[in-house]
Amino acid sequence: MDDEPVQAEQRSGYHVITLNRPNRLNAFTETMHVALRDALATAEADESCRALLLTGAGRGFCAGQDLNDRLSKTGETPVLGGALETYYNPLIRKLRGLPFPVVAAVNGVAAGAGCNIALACDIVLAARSATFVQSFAKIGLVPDSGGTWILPRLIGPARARALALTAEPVTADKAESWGMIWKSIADSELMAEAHKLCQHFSSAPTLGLALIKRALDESWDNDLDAQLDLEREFQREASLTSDYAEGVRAFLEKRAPVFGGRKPR
Ligand code: T3D
Repeated sequence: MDDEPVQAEQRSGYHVITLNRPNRLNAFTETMHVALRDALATAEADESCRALLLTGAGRGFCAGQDLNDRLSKTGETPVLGGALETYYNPLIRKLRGLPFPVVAAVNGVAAGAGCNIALACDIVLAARSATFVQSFAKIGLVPDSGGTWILPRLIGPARARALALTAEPVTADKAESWGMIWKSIADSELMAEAHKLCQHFSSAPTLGLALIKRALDESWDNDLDAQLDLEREFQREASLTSDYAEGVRAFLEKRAPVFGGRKPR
């Protein structure tokens, strides 16, 4: 089952990473974490990569930590913290910090850390049959992988608190109506839509999009004054890219722009 816990594929202009332990709903082992980390590093190092599609094999997106690794033969459970420090926290930081859009195609249940990994992506598309579960409370744990930070920011404190405390599943349609994800899509159309979005990003002004990601993330810690200063700086940086010059020229010449993406001027 674990020959290839993560599958990575290079498409024209973007990479596709598929979590691949379908018999365990793609729950994380250390081997899978390492494979995912390597696949993300490969995508980041590839200058032609201008978007990332993250999805799961089989009927689930990801069921979080593989709990088989959390019970010893003598029936004991470990003291936790190490795996967050070594794997989950760096993973969330990496997903948020990648210099191109990350699209999650949530093909089925996303539970525990699997739910929060999906929500850490820039754009979340979900199959209509998918559900999102903060399952931590069911086993006496606390939402991790950024869940306590991102969930209240996406859906507000009342809903975040209730979901975290009850571990009630949220359907894709409800997740969309609450603003937790971008879109709920017919199951049969999910992957086509996700690829279409990544194809769109593969010819977008990538350096500008990376600045947009950073500006939105940094806004959480800023007051309006500080954010206005940040926008001035980021706009200055964006204006130095050849994509900005191309965008203006193409508009005035009434033609489609041809953006170079990650190439600096
Ligand atoms: O270091 C640390 O440990 C801290 C980090 C923690 C991060 C976390 O993610 S903690 C939370 C861990 N995840 C969970 O608690 C979720 C456990 N899974 C479930 O609650 C349910 O499986 C789902 C709600 C996700 C889906 O339910 P359902 O009915 O659709 O499927 P199922 O029958 O429960 O699961 C299918 C198979 O996957 C089943 O195996 P089997 O019986 O067919 O051999 C099940 O045991 C396996 N599976 C699902 N989730 C996990 C898992 N096996 C190991 N670990 C899992 N997390």
